[in-house]
Amino acid sequence: MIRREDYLVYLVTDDPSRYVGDFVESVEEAVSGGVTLVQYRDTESNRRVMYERALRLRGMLRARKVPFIINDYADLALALEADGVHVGQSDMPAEAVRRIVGKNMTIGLSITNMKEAKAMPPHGVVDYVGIGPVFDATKTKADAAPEMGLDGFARIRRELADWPAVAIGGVTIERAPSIMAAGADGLAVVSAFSKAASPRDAARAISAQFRH
Ligand code: TZP
Ligand code: MG
Repeated sequence: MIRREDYLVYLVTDDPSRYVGDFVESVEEAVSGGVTLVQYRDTESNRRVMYERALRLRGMLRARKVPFIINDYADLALALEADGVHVGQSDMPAEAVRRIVGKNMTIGLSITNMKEAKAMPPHGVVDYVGIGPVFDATKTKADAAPEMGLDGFARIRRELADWPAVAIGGVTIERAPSIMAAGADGLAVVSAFSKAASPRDAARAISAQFRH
């Protein structure tokens, strides 16, 4: 079960070749700094390598009781007994993914514009949404949709008021407060962790914004 507060500091992994040190160690460091959920996203590895890497991640995250989501692949999520699967607008439709994974697995859906928001599947199919790119994300995702800005994010977030929503795309420590103020339940962060000199300090700095 993924709870609303688990979405707060949502780490999406970068492609493994973009890490300087060990991939799993880098994610573990960020988790020790306060990451509340991890999505394994990998657009460059074959599925055998993905499976093996995901197993290592899963072991580390279970020990730390941090939920684990697989990007794109429902079969990998099932085989790994992950907590969820996250799909985009070019993946299999969420309804079909729901039929594959059953009712207990969390499904996340990426929303890049208002048209997609208005075409949300009925309740019970998608558990949370990732809305973005809020800011330019082309350095991390070559085919990223155009940035929607904070106002665009806020409008789409209001349209999808019934779903927990994480903001993605250009999320940095400096921008965290304004993105949360625009209605996000959490921040999905890729390069601000993968490129950080200290992923632990980066995670601490982001999660510190939410402690009062
Ligand atoms: N989906 C929408 S934007 C994006 C993904 C995977 C990449 C965001 O990366 P960054 O480095 O946090 O801007
Ligand atoms: Mg995808």
